Amino acid sequence: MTILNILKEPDPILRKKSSEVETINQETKKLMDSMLETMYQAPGIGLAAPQVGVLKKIIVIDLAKEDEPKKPLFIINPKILWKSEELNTREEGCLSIPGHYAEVTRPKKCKLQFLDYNGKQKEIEADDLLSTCIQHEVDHCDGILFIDYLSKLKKDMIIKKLVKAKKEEETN
Ligand code: GNR
Ligand code: NI
Repeated sequence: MTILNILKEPDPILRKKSSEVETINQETKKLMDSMLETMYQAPGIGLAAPQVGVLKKIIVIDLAKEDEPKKPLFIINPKILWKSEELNTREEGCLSIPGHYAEVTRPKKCKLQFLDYNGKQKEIEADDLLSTCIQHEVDHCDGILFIDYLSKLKKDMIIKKLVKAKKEEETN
């Protein structure tokens, strides 16, 4: 397995739309395994393929706490079938927006249709953190980041700081 490089905003790749996976082969599984390892190492609770530079609709999620057994969720070609009217506000972070956190309001529940690791079609109804995480990751597959939901002022301030951080990295 391989630890993949996580792209940081601003990176034009993060703003592109991902394509559906046509066939789930060894390459797809290898990518999902590496994404999971990269997410655990980061650490994060979710990771979408565009974050590692692959513009495909592939997501990994694991909400298990450190002292709990791992509970990886592999999601291919996600389709949100339903979102609740009831909303939920929670603080979000993103591995592509390191060091910045902000409250985001989203539908509290959602119903997701997807293919699992073995290509089997599944459907789940998610609530609370899982629902937030699914919506955050599906957004990545559409080129959307959580800062897009903030005021222009807050968003611009975060992007400005990320640009500055990137420039400082270059001079190292
Ligand atoms: O690790 C992550 N934590 C998190 C917290 C609140 C809402 C969403 C997330 S997802 C994030 C990892 C990430 O950037 N996934 O794309
Ligand atoms: Ni993210």
